Amino acid sequence: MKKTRVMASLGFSLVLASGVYAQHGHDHGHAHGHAASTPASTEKGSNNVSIEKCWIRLMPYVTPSGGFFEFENKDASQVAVLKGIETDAFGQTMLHRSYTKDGQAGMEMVHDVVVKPAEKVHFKPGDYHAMLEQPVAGLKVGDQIKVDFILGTGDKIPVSCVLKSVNALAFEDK
Ligand SMILES: [Cu+2]
Repeated sequence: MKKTRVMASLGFSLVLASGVYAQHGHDHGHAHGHAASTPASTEKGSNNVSIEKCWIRLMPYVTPSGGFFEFENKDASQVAVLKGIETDAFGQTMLHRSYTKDGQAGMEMVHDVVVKPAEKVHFKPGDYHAMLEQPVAGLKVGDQIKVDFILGTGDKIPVSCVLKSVNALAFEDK
């Protein structure tokens, strides 16, 4: 991910944030305002992972869509590192974490998510999630898209993710 594109995207989202906050379900405005970041991990980790129940809350253009999934490290002794995701269906993707600080909801970018041996991290609304922007034309609810999960090892794990409606809160929803 190139830094210039990230910064351009942050500015872009900030402008949009006030109008879309209620609909989007989490607040992009505050976090993108300070753009807090955790330092990138130098760890490569294991490639013995499984990614399940991947879904994307498809938002009307130009609102960012949230991506959610269960990321499991199946390696009993090494960490696994998720660096990001990539898909032909969206031009820009990021990993984020939502938080509440002093009663204020916000989110921050994360360069990677390090998962302990034999643990699972649930990317879900209000927590770790992916953010997808610049959708290609014609995406619709019910579509399956291919998403590559990029690991610290450099491996890319292809996963099929289903597009869901703006009202979806979990994989089981439509
Ligand atoms: Cu986000």
